[in-house]
Amino acid sequence: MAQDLSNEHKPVSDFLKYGKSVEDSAATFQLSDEQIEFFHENGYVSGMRILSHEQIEQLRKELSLLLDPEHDGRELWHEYQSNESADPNRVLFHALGAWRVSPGFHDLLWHRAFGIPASQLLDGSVRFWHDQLFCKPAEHGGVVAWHQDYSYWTRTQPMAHLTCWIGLDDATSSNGCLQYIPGSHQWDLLPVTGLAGDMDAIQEALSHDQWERFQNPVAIELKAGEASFHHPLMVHGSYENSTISPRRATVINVVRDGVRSASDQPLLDGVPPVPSGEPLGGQFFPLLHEDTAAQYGIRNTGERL
Ligand SMILES: O=C(O)CCC(=O)C(=O)O
Repeated sequence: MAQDLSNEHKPVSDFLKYGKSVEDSAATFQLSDEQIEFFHENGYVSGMRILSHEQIEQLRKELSLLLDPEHDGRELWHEYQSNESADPNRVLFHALGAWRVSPGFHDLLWHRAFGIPASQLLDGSVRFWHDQLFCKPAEHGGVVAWHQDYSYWTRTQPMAHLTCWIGLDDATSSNGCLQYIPGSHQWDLLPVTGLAGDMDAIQEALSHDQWERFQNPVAIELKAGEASFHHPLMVHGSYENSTISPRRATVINVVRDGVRSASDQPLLDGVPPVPSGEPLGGQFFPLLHEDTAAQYGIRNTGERL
């Protein structure tokens, strides 16, 4: 039986030593005021480097093992779909729980290059919610249909959540990079209309004016190892990968410390329930980054998510 790394709330390997984060000052990773303002206005901010070349290679190596459905530790996933879509010609690998299985994906959660900007955008301490892997094989029609993340997360409240998408390959319009509808984070919560089927299924839940905005999505082209952060109501999705190489990504979903369970059912498969009204915490929801600026009243708190 593989070791469940969710018992460890600190790095378990040398993964972080292969990046710049260990010695560098917090300022190296901080977002500028302009970037934070951009996030609040548009619902996203992108282009921050998180991973070094060595770290990308390490995660790619670990991922190649995880893609084999028979790998050691397979019982630890909250969700594991070799193909999230119902169509074998439109493969989307999607899984939640890599941090429990694989040391690089585990240690990545404690990377300050992620934790510091996350804390700035959440305006507080950063607590883990869950991770995700999204992989599109080469020359495949798999898509991630337009959606808001919080449509899937209403069992946790209040809405003080944040997503960080990190590419393990260069992400381009041709290989199905993330696409955003800027400003859609100001819209109301939309219903779940499916993740891997019809790209445009969300249209049925939109007004004419909202649907017009889909004429001008923003393609988030990034180098491998760079990240994009987005708001829990930001409408996003991604088209198929028409290139001869895979498009792989890891995603970290977090909440501001203090977010509570709103359900007496397990929040994730295989996890004991957190009673409704209790804050997230314990083995499966560790604190990743403490916001010392807010603690000492140093930072202007500004607009909150
Ligand atoms: O990787 C993708 O194409 C989609 C990712 C996504 O939906 C997310 O990060 O919330």
